[in-house]
Amino acid sequence: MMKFYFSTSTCSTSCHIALEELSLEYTPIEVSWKRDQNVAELNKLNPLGAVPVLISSQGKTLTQNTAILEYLADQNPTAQLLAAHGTWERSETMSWVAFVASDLQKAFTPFFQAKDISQSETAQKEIKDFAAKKINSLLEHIEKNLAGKDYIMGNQFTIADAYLFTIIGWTKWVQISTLNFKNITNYMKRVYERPAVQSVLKKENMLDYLQ
Ligand SMILES: N[C@@H](CCC(=O)N[C@@H](CS)C(=O)NCC(=O)O)C(=O)O
Repeated sequence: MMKFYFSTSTCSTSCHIALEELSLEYTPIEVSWKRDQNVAELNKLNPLGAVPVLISSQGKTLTQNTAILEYLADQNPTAQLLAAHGTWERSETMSWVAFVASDLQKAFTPFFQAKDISQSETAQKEIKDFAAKKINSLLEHIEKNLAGKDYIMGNQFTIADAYLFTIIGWTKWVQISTLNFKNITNYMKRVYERPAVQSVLKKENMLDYLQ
């Protein structure tokens, strides 16, 4: 059986959602830095010390949200979380996955690390203002692309939604309101209400995820 290393309220929630949406069997292993829970084990598996980490049924180790999401989707193609190899639809879905990983998620880094970058409160505020501006421009891009759609690829929920939902949720923690974005607000509610998503949010104690 697969093993899944995750930490609550982090980007690993995206893979957790995919696992539940796909009805795959797995052993969840929670990592907590605060409680020093499974941290040494995680560091052995991933020298970068980051979640998510997936151990395949054959005992192989996979890191990085993008790779894990794709691998998981291919374990149960009938769930249609990712289209078949060689299709344009698959590449478009992966384009959104890449957008979330390398544009959206990374845009939050200055927010979370402002105190490590500078001790000056003025500088910290400038760093956060810069990050907020970038995040807002990315939210505008998402808002436009959700127009007339249930999910980012249209009617079908995909791995891109598992990841997009997870990272948009972080806006609440950095006091960036998404409520003026009508399409995003409706989208977040729609994804939140999916039974698999509810199950993960309960397990990760994150039922207050929506703005
Ligand atoms: N590029 C990595 C990013 C992973 C990452 O940043 N994980 C964070 C949680 S969102 C983490 O484990 N941080 C703990 C640390 O780096 O000490 C991926 O997509 O998996």
